[in-house]
Amino acid sequence: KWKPLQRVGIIGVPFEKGQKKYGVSVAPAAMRAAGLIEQLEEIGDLDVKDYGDIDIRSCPETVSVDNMAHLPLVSECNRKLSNKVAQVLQDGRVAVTIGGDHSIGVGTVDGHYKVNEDMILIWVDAHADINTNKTSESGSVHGMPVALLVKELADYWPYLPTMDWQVPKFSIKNLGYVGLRSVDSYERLAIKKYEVPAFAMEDIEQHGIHKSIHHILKVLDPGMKKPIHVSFDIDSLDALEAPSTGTPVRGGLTLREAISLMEIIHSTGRLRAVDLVEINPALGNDSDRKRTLEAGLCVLKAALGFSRRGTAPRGVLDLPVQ
Ligand code: 6HN
Ligand code: MN
Ligand code: MN
Repeated sequence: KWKPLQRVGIIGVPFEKGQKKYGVSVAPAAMRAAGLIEQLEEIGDLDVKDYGDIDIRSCPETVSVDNMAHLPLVSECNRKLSNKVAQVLQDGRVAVTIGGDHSIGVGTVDGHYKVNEDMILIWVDAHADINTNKTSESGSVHGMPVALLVKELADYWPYLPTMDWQVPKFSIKNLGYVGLRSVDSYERLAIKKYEVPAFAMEDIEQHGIHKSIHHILKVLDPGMKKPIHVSFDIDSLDALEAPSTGTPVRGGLTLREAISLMEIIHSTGRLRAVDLVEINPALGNDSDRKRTLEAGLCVLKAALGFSRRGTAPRGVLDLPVQ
């Protein structure tokens, strides 16, 4: 029995104004140069279309919001990205978005929600990214996307000029976390208040990655029928596995755990969108950069059906004879 062909759409987002370091905007080009499209095609059964990069033109920053750097730029990028993600999904493809910093999660999830209102969101990250401009210690929007997206936190924001296009409708009840180990105090409060299923590293240590992700999927979607969005921050991986990232934290996921996680999500057949963010090829040396890009490729390949067991040729029952 042949698997149906899976259709995939790649979107690059060379955006880095959601944080302070140079280089995370180079990741889409670096991932393509590392063989992203070819390696996905090699999985087999995949029809990969590259939709190119979101046009990141610097618009004049006419407004400024307290403790929220470059909001007009973040907003403009995400508005375009949201439309592009919706288009890719409407084309019947899994939306694979390569960031960029994690502020672009606003656009990917907003775009996905427009097409699949019943979507669930798995945020794989060392950080919870659920600060508001009141609770953030950095003022960087890449620490705020989840708080911008969920309707339950809408009243904790001031009016945000330029963000009128984004009305938070996604419910925090459809969110789960994996990989947490650097959570700010008010972020922790929000996770507790709304009882978000959040598997921090000690929980993964205790239960293993399989039980952890199965538990989250069961809590968010007991009927096992909802579309899944995975927003994968490369800093969820241990800093030894993915050193080229802006806010690395020691003691993270092994690459094997991340691959297992993605294999399990793939096996549901319900993955509709995956983001890969925060790879910064400008940080570290050549070997750091190579290791980080390779880790990103392994994670995406697992999400899209690559099997470590190997895959026999389609429709062939025996080895070739001489
Ligand atoms: N990321 N919680 C910190 C902050 O600045 O709000 C770190 C955020 C990191 C964001 O890695 O996507
Ligand atoms: Mn993040
Ligand atoms: Mn992070």
